[in-house]
Amino acid sequence: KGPAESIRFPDRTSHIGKLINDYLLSTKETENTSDQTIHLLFSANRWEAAKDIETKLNNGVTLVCDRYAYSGVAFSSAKNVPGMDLDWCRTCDRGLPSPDCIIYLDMPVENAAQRGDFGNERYEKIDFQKQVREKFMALKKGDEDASLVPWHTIDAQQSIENISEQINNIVDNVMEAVKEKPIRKLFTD
Ligand code: 2DT
Ligand code: MG
Repeated sequence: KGPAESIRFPDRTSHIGKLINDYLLSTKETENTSDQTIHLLFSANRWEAAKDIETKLNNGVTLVCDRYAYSGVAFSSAKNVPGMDLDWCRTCDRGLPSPDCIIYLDMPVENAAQRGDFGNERYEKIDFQKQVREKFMALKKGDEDASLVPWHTIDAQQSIENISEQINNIVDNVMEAVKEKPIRKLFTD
């Protein structure tokens, strides 16, 4: 199947990523950071990696990415800030290399909250997480209706073995389907 690598966003190791990390930890320096500002920083954190991502894909590396632009859109739009609707939130990510599929690991927010460390970071509040989940569902439906990026929802309360088997099957099919296809650009169709 060729080489594969895992990446994740936010990448907290870059300069921009450190600002994002401070924001998520609610440090004093970030107490006046606006919702628009942090949204754009999350996007910039992807743009600073975009060339690298394209190079790797063009060299035949399969990338598995933990969160990407859809997290940016879902989390920021879930804040319900006037003017920051789905379209506004998508704009700055338009043109990034697109994923070939999205695998959404789903579970009730209450159960997710029982897992390690929940509550330490800014967005880890049950009510907000429920809003975010609604946004993800809306994004998924939008992509399905317009035949954009294919989504797969997996019940994340199953065993790790079951989950990884399902993911493997999905990935096999997607890799076959996109084998000779060019890299698509996000949010441009
Ligand atoms: P992790 O817990 O996965 O490190 O994410 N987030 C993430 C955004 O609000 N916008 C984004 O663009 C991305 C990629 C989701 C840290 C938190 O950051 C949120 C949870
Ligand atoms: Mg987290």
